[in-house]
Amino acid sequence: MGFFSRLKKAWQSPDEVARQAVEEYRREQGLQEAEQPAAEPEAEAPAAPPRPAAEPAPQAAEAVAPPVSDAAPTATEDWQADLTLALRQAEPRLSQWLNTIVEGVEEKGQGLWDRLAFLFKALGAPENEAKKFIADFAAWLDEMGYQAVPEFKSELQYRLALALELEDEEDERDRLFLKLSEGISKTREQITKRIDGLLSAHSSLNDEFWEEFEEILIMADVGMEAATQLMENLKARARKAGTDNPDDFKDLLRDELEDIFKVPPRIKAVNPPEVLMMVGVNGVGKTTTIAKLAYRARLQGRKVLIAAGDTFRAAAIEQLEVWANRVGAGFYAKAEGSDPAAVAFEAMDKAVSEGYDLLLLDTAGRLHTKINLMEELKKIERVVGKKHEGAPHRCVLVIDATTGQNALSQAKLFNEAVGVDEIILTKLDGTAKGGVVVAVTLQNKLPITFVGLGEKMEDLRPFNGKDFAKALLT
Ligand SMILES: Nc1nc2c(ncn2[C@@H]2O[C@H](COP(=O)(O)OP(=O)(O)OP(=O)(O)O)[C@@H](O)[C@H]2O)c(=O)[nH]1
Ligand SMILES: [Mg+2]
Repeated sequence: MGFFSRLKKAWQSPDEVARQAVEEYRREQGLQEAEQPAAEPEAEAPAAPPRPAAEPAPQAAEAVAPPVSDAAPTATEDWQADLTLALRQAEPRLSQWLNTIVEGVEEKGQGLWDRLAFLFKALGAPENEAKKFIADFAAWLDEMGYQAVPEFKSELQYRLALALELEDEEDERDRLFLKLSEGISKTREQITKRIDGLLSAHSSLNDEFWEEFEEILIMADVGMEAATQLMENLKARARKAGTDNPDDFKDLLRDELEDIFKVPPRIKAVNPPEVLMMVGVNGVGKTTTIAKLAYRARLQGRKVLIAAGDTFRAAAIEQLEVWANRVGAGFYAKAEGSDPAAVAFEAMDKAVSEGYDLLLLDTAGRLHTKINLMEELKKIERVVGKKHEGAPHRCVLVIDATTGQNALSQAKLFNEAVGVDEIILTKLDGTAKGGVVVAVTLQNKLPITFVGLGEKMEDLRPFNGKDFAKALLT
């Protein structure tokens, strides 16, 4: 049972069962035994939940009572009492609770901040953290020029999920799965519709079937080599399972895709600050992806520095500075045309001396000078490594999924030159040829860590092969 479900139990029925549910959760999370029941029978209020793992919260078991008095309720008490009741009746899901919180609220402002503060209080979050969350969010809305709730609700849920460590909760997973499904809908249309047609036209997995399947793979940009390998693996799988029934085909394919994507991440020991260098040809989405990663890291409470290693255009430096300000990250740049390695070196210095947790290095997809881009990137690697042991810890190649088979040669080129640790595949939302993700993984045996599903901050999603396979074939 997830955090919210347990919380809900305690919230809804402040009795022995609820108390036990909370205790059970606390034990599992390694938290101290509560000193008093999580919810007192007479308390009409929501019981404060245990905090998510890793945050011992001695106050967790205190009941958080909205002000209830014998006197006639004031307007303030009215909304708090109404909200408590509505939250009790809502499903134990972050999305439902957020709906309840924003119900009747049309735009940002004190009314919304009060309601959010109330939710945090009920969740047992420390007051200073709650205040900071709200202040950061309000500042971000100002920066973005958002006013009306529908403009920022999804963003708010994303922030809440990260701040409360609920990203793995069933509810968040469902929502993100939906986003992934929507994001790859064009590819799914292309692949799944055709596979369905193929399956209904054949009564066994015969040669003709495989030939037509290969065509589908090529159309979806899986590529010749990867398609051949995929088919061989699938045939072996079918043999092993003793089936040539088309009804079993999708399960075989799903399992095979899951296996393909099971590339272990490259874990390197990291001595802070962690340094991530972003590489890729121009226009693939390096700069926006840096902003998105910085945003995630900020929401996770990390201190982030962004360095403008792309000195090719003044506009690129400005673009990055705007992003850094928006997401609340530090920023380091030099003038247009400066030596990118010098920018990286000085930013590294700043990151170490000012105690940053994460340094994100943007790089150019092309250069002013005749110097080879790969040589320039190697130089950046060398200088940051000299300044800070083990840096860059992650060399991330950004690939634009809409570029199709070109992606393969880019991956090969960059990997040979600078040693890529992971791949981020952007713009999956804009292509019917997302099959390239299979080819890239098969060819390079590199993990895909994130995929870009749109231009908004929350559209950068951690890549999960299992979910991807499921979203593709459902
Ligand atoms: N639809 C969609 N657009 C994206 C995604 N990622 C980036 N973009 C867009 O792609 C365009 C190029 O992004 P940049 O981040 O500037 O690319 P870059 O690699 O830094 O480009 P250079 O600095 O010119 O080398 C921008 O308009 C982004 O908004 C994505 O996942 N989906
Ligand atoms: Mg850029």
